[in-house]
Amino acid sequence: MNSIDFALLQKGDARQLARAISLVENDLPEGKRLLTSLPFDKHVPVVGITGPPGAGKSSIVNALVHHLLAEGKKIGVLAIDPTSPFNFGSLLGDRIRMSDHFNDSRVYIRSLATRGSLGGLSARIFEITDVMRHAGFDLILIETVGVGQSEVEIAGLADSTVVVLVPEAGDEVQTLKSGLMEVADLFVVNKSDREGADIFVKNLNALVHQKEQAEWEIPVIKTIATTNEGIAELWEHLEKHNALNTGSTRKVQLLAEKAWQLIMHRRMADIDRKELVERLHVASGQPGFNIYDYLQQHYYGK
Ligand SMILES: Nc1nc2c(ncn2[C@@H]2O[C@H](COP(=O)(O)OP(=O)(O)O)[C@@H](O)[C@H]2O)c(=O)[nH]1
Ligand SMILES: [Mg+2]
Repeated sequence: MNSIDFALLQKGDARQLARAISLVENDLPEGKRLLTSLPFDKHVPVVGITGPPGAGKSSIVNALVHHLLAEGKKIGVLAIDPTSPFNFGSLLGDRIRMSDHFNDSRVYIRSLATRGSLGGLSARIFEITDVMRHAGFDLILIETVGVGQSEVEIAGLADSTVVVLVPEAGDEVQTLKSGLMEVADLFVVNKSDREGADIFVKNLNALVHQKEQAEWEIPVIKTIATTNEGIAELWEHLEKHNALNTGSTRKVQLLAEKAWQLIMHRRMADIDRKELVERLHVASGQPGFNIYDYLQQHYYGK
């Protein structure tokens, strides 16, 4: 009953895809079998869209989807929201805003709330993305909220990473610099209908140019997602970047990044941070407590 009709999945059958994702999401044996039998012979680009809450990531995804549908493309969208209760509303907001695509068979949209036990992206997200790579899409778009370390993680998940900022971020750009610079393949200054956009673009460009860039110069693109302004330009740059990704050096780097994360997640799979805190709370109150002895007894030996 659970088995996947792979030929149907590859043709883009939404029911097969939903079933395949749920097998993988629940870490079922059939899901593992599916993952180990996927033929990675075709490159399906995965574009990550990250940035702070409210920057306009969903609006950009929405606008890109419109743009690409007009080009006759089939698009898979993954929206990843942290499980933080503070973000519950935004998930619903995304659903409503994207709802005009929900019944279009050329677009598949899936929201995931999974966070891994490590506090970062869960291994499931990598796996689901790979399933989606085999479901007949021309492109996969992944929206993640870029706060803390998640921008860095998306680097191993997406082939191209778009960092979305707004003009108001101008003052903070020096502090944003290190983490975002590491991960951005493209910068988007969205909400450029607002004051300060041009100055911000100029400053961001200056920052970008400080970085040594051999084969790819990070573009800074101005958009107004709500009116589709700059979206065609964004896509042009993404296509150029994607052409680079088929080069073997970068491809192997991305693969290694992904493998690192997958291994880490598997090895840490049985370790729950909250449980660790609770156990240590009790254990550390015992006379003669020793952290090394404790870990040796309860964690290392396994
Ligand atoms: N003025 C203006 N508002 C925008 C623009 N893009 C998005 N918004 C609005 O900003 C809010 C947050 O957008 P959303 O796409 O949900 O941001 P996300 O949290 O990054 O996904 C929404 O009310 C959008 O309508 C833009 O270019 N200009
Ligand atoms: Mg959003």
